[in-house]
Amino acid sequence: MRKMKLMCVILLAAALSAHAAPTIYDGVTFPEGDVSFADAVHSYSTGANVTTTYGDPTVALGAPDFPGAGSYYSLGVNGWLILEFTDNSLTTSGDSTPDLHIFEIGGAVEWMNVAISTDASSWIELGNVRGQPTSIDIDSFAGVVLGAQYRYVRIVDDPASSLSSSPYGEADIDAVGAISSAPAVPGTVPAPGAILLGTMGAGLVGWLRRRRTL
Ligand SMILES: [Ca+2]
Ligand SMILES: [Ca+2]
Ligand SMILES: [Ca+2]
Repeated sequence: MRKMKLMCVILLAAALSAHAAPTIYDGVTFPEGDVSFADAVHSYSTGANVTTTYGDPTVALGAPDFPGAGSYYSLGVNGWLILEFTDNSLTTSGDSTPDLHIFEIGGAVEWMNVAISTDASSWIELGNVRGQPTSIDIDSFAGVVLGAQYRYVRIVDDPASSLSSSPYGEADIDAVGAISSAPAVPGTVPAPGAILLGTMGAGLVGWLRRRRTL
């Protein structure tokens, strides 16, 4: 009986400590691994000077993959893009270390305007930022709430800066990741890790019940 209890404790501890290994891209560490990256395109509007080859916003999802073919989305003149985290969320670190990283690529290091939101309606402006590298400490901005879970990142072309032309006008987005990554906002699709943990937990409860009736 004591052995069984010990096994349960070990199983539960293993389930609770199930944690993705950190991943590193361009020297930027994502402690929660590839789940940290944006998962869905909420909405977008590709601006001028972008051909269809460079106008697919879905290539900005997931972990960085430049210089692979079709790995980045060009905003174009006055273009904008809103990405969504569905299996994780962007949160604060509580200090001045970076929380959000945008992978802007290409020979021209371009400017963009960045904002974050919990609901894609009310936005917190993070100002104009320059690509390569673009690490942003969200704690330093007014309106950001410690521990809040931000689900949306908006990137808008900076009209004052125009360093590239057709077919890949303006900032080129390969990926957007939350260095400070929290679990998904309730109501969104759970992370695969959370599903696994839930399955393991349910399995453990079932096993305990079965043992009790033996
Ligand atoms: Ca994600
Ligand atoms: Ca921070
Ligand atoms: Ca990409």
